[in-house]
Amino acid sequence: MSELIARASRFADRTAIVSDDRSYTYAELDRRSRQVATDLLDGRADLGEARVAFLLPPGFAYVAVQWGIWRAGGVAVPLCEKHPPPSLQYVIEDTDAVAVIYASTFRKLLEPLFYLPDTSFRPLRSLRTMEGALPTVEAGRRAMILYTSGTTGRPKGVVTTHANLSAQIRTLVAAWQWSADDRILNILPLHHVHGIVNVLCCALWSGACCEFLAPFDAQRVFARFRSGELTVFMAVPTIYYKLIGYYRELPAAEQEATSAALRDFRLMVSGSAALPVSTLETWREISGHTLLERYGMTEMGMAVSNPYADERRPGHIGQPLPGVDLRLVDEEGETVADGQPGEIQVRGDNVFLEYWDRPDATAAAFTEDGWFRTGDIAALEEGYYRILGRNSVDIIKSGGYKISALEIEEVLRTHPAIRECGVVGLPDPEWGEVIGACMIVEGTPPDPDALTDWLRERLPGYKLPRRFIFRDELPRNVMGKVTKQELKEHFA
Ligand code: MCA
Ligand code: AMP
Repeated sequence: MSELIARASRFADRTAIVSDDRSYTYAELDRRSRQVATDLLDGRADLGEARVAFLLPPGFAYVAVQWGIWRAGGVAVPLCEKHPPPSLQYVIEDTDAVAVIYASTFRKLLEPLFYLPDTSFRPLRSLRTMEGALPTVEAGRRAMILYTSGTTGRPKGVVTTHANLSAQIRTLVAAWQWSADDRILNILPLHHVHGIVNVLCCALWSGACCEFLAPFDAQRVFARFRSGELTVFMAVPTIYYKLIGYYRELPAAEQEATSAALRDFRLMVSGSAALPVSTLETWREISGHTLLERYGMTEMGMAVSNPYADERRPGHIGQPLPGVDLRLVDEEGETVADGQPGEIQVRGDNVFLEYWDRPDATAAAFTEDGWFRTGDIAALEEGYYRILGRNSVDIIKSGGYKISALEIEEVLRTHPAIRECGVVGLPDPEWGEVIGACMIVEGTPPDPDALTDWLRERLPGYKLPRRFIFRDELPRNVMGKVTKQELKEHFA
């Protein structure tokens, strides 16, 4: 991201980040990230794409370390504090991370992994403050690995290059008219594209200010809304749903003050999952804003967006962003006619390089002529694309997180009492989908609370099933495959 970092010098004295109750300028970010890079290099000329993982709360240190890794020629691997040790270990080992930089608040969480032989665990405070020469990092080199769930069980590492990230940022900055006068509140997790690229990187590319607030807390978000200082907000539909619920509980005078403050925003965006039209309409009543809905994926950043200045059509994702080639194809790979459903396939500088260490999965993700297969089904209706569904029933979207039913099934099958299971996503107005698990067990079914506690040690909270049912058998087709659509009906 040398392009992003080089731009920082233009904005030297402007505020880049607000976190930990203070402001940090672009000059401070530049200096601290140079120090981090120098420390990581430790006398070497270039990290040569070594993977460096980090577990830091959203804020100045997170960004300084991310930039420091990039400036030293390393690959940034952000970890998530909501992950239990086995999930963190999976990412650290899968990427062969040479180091994990962590904040002291996460020491306890990581301690069970300190024995890992090939990784050095470094507290943030151990990073030194000297500055030295830094390498030139070409745009085509690997920059970041983010983990995403797919249809193959364990999550895969999505590798993006510096050039991919620049392309993803550049198109959004132009399409959504970012400027140095913007100030955005970042409440999203920083191990996914939405929080990292759309919010953080776009703000810093533009010389704007990115203010962090974590964990998500509707009351604190509304207090910041009412400050009159923010101009842009982005979130997943679940967050808008939660904010609406909170707003409805406010006394009338506070509602009025909040609505007045919201009207002064320049832009409010929703994405990562389908925005229910009812949420869009209610938020419009509250804020005066028609949420700008856009569509993206870890593998490609944002691909389609409703217009900034023109009609934002409820229930639709808009048109391809500049620089993004998009086509809809049927199962034979033929382009479909307008109005017909087809898989979204995408090409462009925004599209990722590879799945880390999985050449077969990478090859399978692209057509022979180089289009990335998203697995999402859409139709073009009067000039606007509309998402109709996904071609795999095993991908679940809950709270904006992408979750693999197969990954949860694999974990459930390791439970001593569970013989077989099937996991599905069930429609839910708040979460988009909630996870349901149907199990065949030996003897007495385990207590759902005890089962949840058992799962919590093995999976992040957002991947936990919220509904459990027990059956003597699972519905199957003639091939013996569990029929998930039928299974969903068992939860009715
Ligand atoms: C948490 N809870 C849930 C779920 N998650 N219940 C059902 N389904 C879930 N998925 C319950 C917990 O059990 C708990 O209940 C209560 O909600 C609070 O849990 P907590 O973890 O504290 O939740 P939260 O902090 O309120 O988080 C909700 C959230 C979060 C803020 C919506 O899920 C979030 O940040 N989502 C954003 C994910 C994101 O950024 N995705 C972008 C991926 P109890 O107290 O009873 O136990 S990138 C992407 O998708 C592409 C690129 C794109 O297009 O953007
Ligand atoms: P992730 O792998 O977490 O990056 O999630 C990407 C997936 O989120 C896409 O493949 C879509 O299925 C879904 N998604 C993102 N934005 C939208 C949207 N506006 N409407 C419907 N689905 C979306």
